This record gives sequence, C-alpha cells and structure tokens, in this order.
Amino acid sequence: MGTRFARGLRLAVLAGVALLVVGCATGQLDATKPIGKEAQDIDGLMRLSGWMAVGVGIFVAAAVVVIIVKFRAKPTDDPDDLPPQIHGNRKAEITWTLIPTALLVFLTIITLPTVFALAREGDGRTIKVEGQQWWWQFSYDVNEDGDFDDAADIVTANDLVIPVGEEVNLEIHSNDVIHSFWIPQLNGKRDAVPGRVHHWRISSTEPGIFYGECVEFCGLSHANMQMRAIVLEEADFERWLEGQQAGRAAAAEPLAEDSAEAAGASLFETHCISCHVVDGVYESAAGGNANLLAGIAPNLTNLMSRTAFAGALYETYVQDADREYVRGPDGKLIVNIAGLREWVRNAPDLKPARADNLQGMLDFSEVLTDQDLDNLMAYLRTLGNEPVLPR
Ligand code: HEC
Ligand SMILES: [Cu+2]
Repeated sequence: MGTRFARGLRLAVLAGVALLVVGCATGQLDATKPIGKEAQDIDGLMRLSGWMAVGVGIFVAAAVVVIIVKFRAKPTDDPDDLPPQIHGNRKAEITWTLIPTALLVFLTIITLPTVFALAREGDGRTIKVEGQQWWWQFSYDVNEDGDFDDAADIVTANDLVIPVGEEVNLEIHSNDVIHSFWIPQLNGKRDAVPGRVHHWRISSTEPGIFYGECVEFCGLSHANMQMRAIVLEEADFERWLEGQQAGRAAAAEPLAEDSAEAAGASLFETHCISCHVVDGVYESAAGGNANLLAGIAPNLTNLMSRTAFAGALYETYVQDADREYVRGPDGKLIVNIAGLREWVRNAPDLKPARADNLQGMLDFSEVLTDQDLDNLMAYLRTLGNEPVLPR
C-alpha cells in the first residue's frame, strides 16, 4: 500500500512537472503581464472574477469540512435515527439561489462596460488584418483613403508593426476558415470569420516585441499560425513606414546583369509569381492565378524587413539563446539564410501544409538545384532592408 501510494505520488508529480514544462515550452504567450490598455482592462476583470471564485471555493470547501466533522455518525448514534431532514427548506433554497445570483449580476455589471469599451473605435490608424491558412497578413492604408489596395498602401505579413501609445484599430477578416487573432499582452481574442469584418483595438504602453497565435483551431498548421506585434517609438515607426516605401522602390530597380540576384529573379519569375507578389514588379496579374493555386501568399516586397517568416514560425535573423539579435562585424543583423533556404527548398517539411488543397507553399526539393536555391537567396535578400527593432 505504502509503496503503491509512493509510486502514485511520484507519477503525479512527474506528470505535473511534464505539464508545466510543456506549458512553458512556447513561453512567449503570456496573458499575465498585460502591457496594452485593452489587455490591462481584461486582466483586471480576470483577476477580480478569479479572486471571487477563490473566495467561493474556500467557503464551499470549509463548509464541507465543517459539516463532515459536525454531523459525522458517532458510535453512540442509533443507525435508524436520522437527523432532521431539510429537503425543500425554503430559507436555505432562497439563500443559495440568491447568493450566486448576486455574484453573477455583480460580475455582469462590472464586465459590461469593458466589453463595450473594447468594441469602441480607437483614435489611431486602422490596419487590415487577414487570417488565412496558416499566416496573417497586415495592410496599412498609407494615404488614408479608406482603401487598403492602392499602390501607396503597404502589405506585409507576420509582423504587425505599430507605434507605441496609439490606439490602433484592427479590421479583422478571414480568407478561408475561422481564425482568431490574439496577442495576449496587448489585447483580447477576436475571431476572424469568413464573410464578416470584425473590429478590434490594440495598443501598447511600451515598445517591444509581443508574441501572438491564432487561437481558433483552423486545420493542419493551426499551431504554426503565429504573429507578433513590433511596437516602435513614433519616430522609429515613421522610419519603418519610409523603409517600406524605400524597399518597394528598390525592388523595382533593375538588377546587375549576370549577377546571382538577376539569376534568382529569373527563377522567381518562373516558379514563384503564380503565388507571390513583389509590388510594382510581379503584380497581382499573377495573383489571379495564385487563387487557383494556394490562395494568396505573403507579399514579398519587403521580406527582409520582417523579423519572422512562415507565419512567424521561423526567425528571419539569427538570435542567441536569450532571443537577442546577433550582429555581424559590419553591425548588421545576420540573416538566417540556412532557414530561409530550407524553407524555399521544402516548405511543407518545415511547416505542415496542403498545397495540393490550396493551403500553403509548395515543395520545391525536386525542382530547384542547389545553385538555383543560392541564386534565389541572393534575390530574396534584395527585398527590403533589415527590420526596425524596438529600442
Ligand atoms: C503555390 C503557391 C506558392 C508558390 C508557387 C510559392 N510560394 Fe512561397 N509561400 C506560399 C505561401 C502560401 C506561403 C505562406 C506559408 C505559410 O506561412 O504557411 C509562402 C511563404 C513564402 C515565404 C515566407 C514569407 C513570409 O513572410 O512568411 C518565402 C520567403 C517564400 N514563400 C518564397 C517563395 C519562393 C522563393 C518561391 C519560388 C521558388 C515560392 N515561394 C513559391 C505560396 C507559394
Ligand atoms: Cu488560424
């Protein structure tokens, strides 16, 4: 008995530790340290209702103990002699109906203002968010004409870049199934539903990188559908916007003849533009075709200005064990070229996808040679400058 109990206990402890470790493994989603105003409001409510639940839990547990001790059968009791039965006792019934009702009404009253406040439109810019299997696209209405599709507008993926302190409005869409957008430290969850537009707000009181995930099961690579908010000081944000425009202009510049970049561009034109857009160079004339293949794919105009690729599953630049960016002797970030190359060679191997079912990127391992891949990498590296990082 003793050993069996000890074994059971050891197993339970092990299982607990395993759960804890698994729970911490991704470690980037943290709803307990809210940084955005919206997340702080939600956190306040969570804590209050949590403590109320703890109070109720302690009260019930204590009452159970008191009743067990007080009304336990004593050896002197006559087993046929039952204590007074109170089934249907009106006073007791009313009491234990009223108390929970009062608690729930109280919770409703304090929650409703936050629910409405979260739905309110903020006074900052609006960014269009599109979820699709299995990555997020963000569009910026640069000339503020209410349309996200003209030549001036910026379309990016994975990194939602916003200025610190601004109440940014999100216009959330889905291009296929239901997804849900959540960056826990900055905001609550909001579903992305096909055929509908959901409005939501996001803001941060500090610059930084905040991690998020799709939180509505959406198929094969749901767990790999991540995103991050890059929150920048106002001046850095302006620098980022200018950088995006500069990246677009640079992408349209001719490449040096006979260079690896030019060879890469020609491979890109053969294999990639049926899905990918490079603004002003490979436009969505091919995009119509893309819909036949895999829905839309990330806009690659400023690929190198993003901190992550493939639904923020992989880092575009090398980091050390503490997730600090490593810089080369020239002071520049070091491109995770091995990762990017492997992605282009065989994407479904790095992130489960079903390109045959219009979901995700193709496997090019049988199509592209090592030389092709090197040339493609040379070309991709010309697309955009390095990211503007939070200070
Ligand atoms: C069938 C459509 C399709 C073709 C063809 C295609 N891709 Fe992709 N590509 C995608 C999709 C979809 C994604 C997003 C996948 C994800 O994150 O799950 C993607 C992602 C990428 C990314 C990461 C971008 C980011 O910001 O996350 C790069 C880089 C890339 N593709 C390069 C290429 C290159 C180079 C080629 C040509 C050799 C190519 N792709 C051909 C559909 C395609
Ligand atoms: Cu999703």
